[in-house]
Amino acid sequence: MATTPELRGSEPGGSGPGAPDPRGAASLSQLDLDQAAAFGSLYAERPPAPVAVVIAAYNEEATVATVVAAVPAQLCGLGTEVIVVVDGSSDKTAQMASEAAALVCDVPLNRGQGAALRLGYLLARQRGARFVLTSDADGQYQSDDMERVLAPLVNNEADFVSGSRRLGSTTSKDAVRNLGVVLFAGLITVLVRQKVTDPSCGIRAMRAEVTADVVLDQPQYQASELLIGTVMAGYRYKEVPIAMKARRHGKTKKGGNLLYGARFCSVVVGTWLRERRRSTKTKRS
Ligand SMILES: Nc1nc2c(ncn2[C@@H]2O[C@H](COP(=O)(O)OP(=O)(O)OP(=O)(O)O)[C@@H](O)[C@H]2O)c(=O)[nH]1
Ligand SMILES: [Mg+2]
Repeated sequence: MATTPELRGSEPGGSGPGAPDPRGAASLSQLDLDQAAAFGSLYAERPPAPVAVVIAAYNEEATVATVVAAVPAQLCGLGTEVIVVVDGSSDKTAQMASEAAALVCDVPLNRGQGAALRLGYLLARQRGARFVLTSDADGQYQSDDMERVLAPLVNNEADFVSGSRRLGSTTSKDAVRNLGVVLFAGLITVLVRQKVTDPSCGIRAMRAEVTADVVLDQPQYQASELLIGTVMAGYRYKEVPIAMKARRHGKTKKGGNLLYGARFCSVVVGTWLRERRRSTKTKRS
């Protein structure tokens, strides 16, 4: 098996606060490393692009091709490529994404959106991407917003940028979900002392090395772990307005509002406690 940058223990260009430290590697399994090696060989002939648009997709055959095809060939003057990580889908998600010219990693086992994105970040770094942008395969986010999300990184105003439906708009009429966004945004704002208005927005962009530096353990409810870990590690955070649509095809993979809320809350609190412990330890040593 090819040795990945993770196995070597450092990455070219890593430059967050402090020395390059691929902490994200701790959560990568042998399956991830094997998949990354196979993906590397499969797409060795495809020229890489500085912007990797990483999309986790699970049973999204109705929408994934449209989402992939809508990604502009260039964002902020930089070339893009789309990496779709599918895992254990029982429909034609992988085939549809591939026919739409995405680079597809089709993992045989279903492990959740967090695990899929973590692998997607590794694949993007392995191909030398400078920036990673994420979006969802269900068509809730618009390719028109991608340039706005990427621009603060390219202009070196931020290291991590999240879209915000509250600064922009949403067509969702789900009052419980919309209230949850407000409440969790308030909680995270207080915990990390950084104004956050939308902690579960799926359209985000970051410098590629951020994805290797922040601890990412969550298999499914990954959004707040990435956000809290990034802000608490001292990276510059920015939000930009985006337009979000309610899901129109397929089913949510996150469960009903109660389960989603409970899991989200436990990830927020768990990540915050973990990062506090880590920063206390770092200060002591
Ligand atoms: N590869 C992979 N992708 C997943 C998995 N679970 C969810 N996803 C993808 O992650 C993205 C977000 O999942 P959604 O179910 O839409 O979650 P959400 O947008 O937070 O919630 P909704 O507003 O209810 O759609 C979609 O592109 C899903 O296909 C998974 O287990 N594996
Ligand atoms: Mg969705």
